[in-house]
Amino acid sequence: MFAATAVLLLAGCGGNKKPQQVEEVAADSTLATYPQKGPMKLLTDRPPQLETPLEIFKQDITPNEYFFVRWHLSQVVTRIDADTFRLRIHGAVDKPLELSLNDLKTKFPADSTMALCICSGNSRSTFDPKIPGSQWGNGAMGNAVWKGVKLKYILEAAGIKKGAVDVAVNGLDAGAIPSIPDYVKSLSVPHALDGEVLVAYEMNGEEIPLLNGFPLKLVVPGWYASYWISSLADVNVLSEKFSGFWMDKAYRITTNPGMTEKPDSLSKETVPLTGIKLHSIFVTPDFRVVQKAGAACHLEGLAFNDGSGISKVEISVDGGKTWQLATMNAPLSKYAWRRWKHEWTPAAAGTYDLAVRATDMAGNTQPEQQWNRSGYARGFIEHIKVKVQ
Ligand SMILES: Nc1nc2c(c(=O)[nH]1)N[C@H]1C(S)=C(S)[C@@H](COP(=O)(O)O)O[C@H]1N2
Ligand SMILES: [Mo]
Repeated sequence: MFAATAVLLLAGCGGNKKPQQVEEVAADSTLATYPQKGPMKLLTDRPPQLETPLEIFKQDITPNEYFFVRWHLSQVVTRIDADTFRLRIHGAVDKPLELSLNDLKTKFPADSTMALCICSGNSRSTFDPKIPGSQWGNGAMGNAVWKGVKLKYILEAAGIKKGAVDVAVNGLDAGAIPSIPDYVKSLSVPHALDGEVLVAYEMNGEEIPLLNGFPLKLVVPGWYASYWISSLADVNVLSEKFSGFWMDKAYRITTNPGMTEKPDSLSKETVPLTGIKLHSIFVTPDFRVVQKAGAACHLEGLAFNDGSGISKVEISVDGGKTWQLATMNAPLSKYAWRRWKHEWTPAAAGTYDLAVRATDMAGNTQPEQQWNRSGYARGFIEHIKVKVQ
C-alpha cells in the first residue's frame, strides 16, 4: 500500500566537500528508505522519525544506515555546506569562537567513545495505559563509536568566565513558525567540562548521516538522547540558569522513586530527565516464530543503563516466578549496551511467558510496573510470549 508520503532523498553523495542536498519523493507508509538510510520503520515523515528494525540489534554496533532518526521540528536541515559551516561558541566566555570543521579536526586532539544513544521515549508504545506521542518499539536507540573533540577543550579554548552556570546547546533545525520553541537543551558547566561530553564529527568511522546530525552531534554519554544535539551549531555559555521550553516544559520526569506515577494522581514535582534508566530487552527469539519442544531456543538481548554498569541479567520462562542467570558478553565500553545470551530448551508444547531483568552494580533491579505521563525512561521488565509446539 502506498501513501502520498513525503520522504527526503539525497541527491549526490555526501563527501565533506560537497553540500548535502535533499528533495522529496513518495514512499511506502510504514517502511521507508531515506537518504543514507536502509529500510526503516516510518513513524512520522514531518519531522522524520525512523525506527531501527530489531534484528539490527544482533550487531554490537548499529550501522549508520540503520541508526534511528528523531527530529522534533518540521524545518529539518536538508542542506549543509561543510565548507562554510561554523560552530559558534559565545556568551560568558573570554574569547568567542567560530570554528570550521577543519579547525575542529586539526586544532584540537581527537577523542572517541562508544556510547548508547537512546531516546527518552524508546519503547513508549509498551506503556499501559497508552501514552500519546511517538509510538516507538524498542528501536529508538543505537550503539555507535563517536569521534570528535571534547566539549571541555572547546570551552577551555574560549575561556569560560567565572560564575558561568549552564551551557545551552542548539542545532540548525527550527520550528515552522516563530512561536514554536527552538530545540535548545542545556548542560551544567561542570557536566560540559567533565571530559566525556564530545562534539562528534564522525560516527562509526564515517561522517554523521545528515538525518543523524551532520556535521556535528553532541554526544552526552550515559544521558538520554534528548541532550545529543544534532547539527550542533551554537554553544552559548550562560551566567544564569538556562530557561527554555525543552528544559522547563518538555523532557521532565516525576521525582517519584522509579520514575513512576499513577494516571489518576500525577506527581506534582518533575525534574529534567537525565541519565539512562536500567532496562533490558530481548532481541531473539522473534515472538512470531514457533519454537519446537525439546529443541534449543537461543535467547539473546541487551541490557543498559547510565554507564554505572550491569552486574547480572536474569531470564524467566515462567512469567517471572523463577529466574535463571543469563550469560553476559564482556562489556564493549562503559557507556555501550551489554549483550546477554541464554540457551533455553522448552520441554513441552504451550505458550511461554519469557521475561528478562537486569541488575545494576548497586543491586537495583527492574520493576514489573512503571508508568509516567510521557512514557519516558522505560525500565519495567520486558515480557514476550513464545509459542512452542
Ligand atoms: N537539533 C536537534 N537535535 C536533537 C533533536 C532535535 O529535534 N533537534 N532531538 C533529540 C532527540 S529527542 C533524540 S532521541 C535524538 C535522536 O538522534 P538521532 O536522530 O541521531 O537518532 O536527537 C536529539 N537531538
Ligand atoms: Mo528523543
